[in-house]
Amino acid sequence: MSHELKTGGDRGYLRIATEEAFATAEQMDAILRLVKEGKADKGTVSLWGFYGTSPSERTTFIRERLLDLGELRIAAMDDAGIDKAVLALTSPGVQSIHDVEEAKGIASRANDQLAAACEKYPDRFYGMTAIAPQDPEWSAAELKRGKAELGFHGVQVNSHTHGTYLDEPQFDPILRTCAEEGIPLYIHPQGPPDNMIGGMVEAGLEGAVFGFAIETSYHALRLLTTGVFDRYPDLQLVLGHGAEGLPFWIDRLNYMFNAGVRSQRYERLKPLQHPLHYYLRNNVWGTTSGLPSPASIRLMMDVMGEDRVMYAMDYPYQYVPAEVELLDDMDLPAETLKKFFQTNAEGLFKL
Ligand code: 1DF
Ligand code: MN
Repeated sequence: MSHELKTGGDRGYLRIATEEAFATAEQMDAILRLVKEGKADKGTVSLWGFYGTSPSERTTFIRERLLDLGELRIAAMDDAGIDKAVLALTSPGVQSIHDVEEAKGIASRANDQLAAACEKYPDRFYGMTAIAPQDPEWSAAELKRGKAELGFHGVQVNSHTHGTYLDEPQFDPILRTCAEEGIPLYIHPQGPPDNMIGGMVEAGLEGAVFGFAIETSYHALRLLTTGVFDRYPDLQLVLGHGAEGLPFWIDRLNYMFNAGVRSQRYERLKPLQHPLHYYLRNNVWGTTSGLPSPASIRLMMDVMGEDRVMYAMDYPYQYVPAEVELLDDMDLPAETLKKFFQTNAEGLFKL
């Protein structure tokens, strides 16, 4: 242990954690019912069949912590030196649910519950809106309610919705509302859809270990390569887990994408206004959930700019206070560390 973790800015910055999860009891019940009835997709069966029912120490801890928006969470934040948490309904939100009315009801009641917690702890908790992309127009209205009435600071979409992606035309109301209202769009992983998951469950690799990043980076790339950010230059996309690996791949992605476009290989892919790098530096933000790795963080900062990289813990899935110490001790200038832990998140989410 190199130093004690305290809240209050004793190291020259507050720590804001930007990908922090909660659940509601009715959300968990609805998802577990789908799993039991054999109606959930394979990714949801694997994820919630495990977290919802396993008696292990890890899953018991996580279930209890997800359902708490009170003193347990505040104590955990105090112990890890986390001043503020940006909270979102845990993956897959309501996106695995087939009954659209049920999904909308669970999302909007989760929003009300989160807003009440944020009101109770106004300098600790900040919310992101939960939506049901199954109904894009309703989701656009809920985004406006989240911002105007509930005081939320962004939206979390848990990647695909039954194998559909936000670049598809039916989701335009969601993208347009985010762009027009200045609502950051956090695309958070879930398991790959049934038509992508292949042998990943059998291999034990469809979850947070690997499949999450593959599917979510694919989702983000679909937005980048179909020109969503040329249509909506103000749209701001947030990706966790080291921007889901995109900074590492960016030169190859850009070269091969442009080679395909120049040779008119794919009907759907047209020239963009900028190289893919440009969008990583102007439209994408990366957080460090699950990747408390100084080398990866330096790479993200090189590729995306140090104004677009933010701290995230991913409580309660990866609650490791020692990782906070490790990141405090990163060999970076004091101003850069303050941007990373505090001011980038304040600027983006308008905290
Ligand atoms: C896990 C990881 C689950 C993350 C999550 O939500 C999650 C996990 C259900 O460990 O299975 O948000 N994560 O972001 O790394
Ligand atoms: Mn997460």
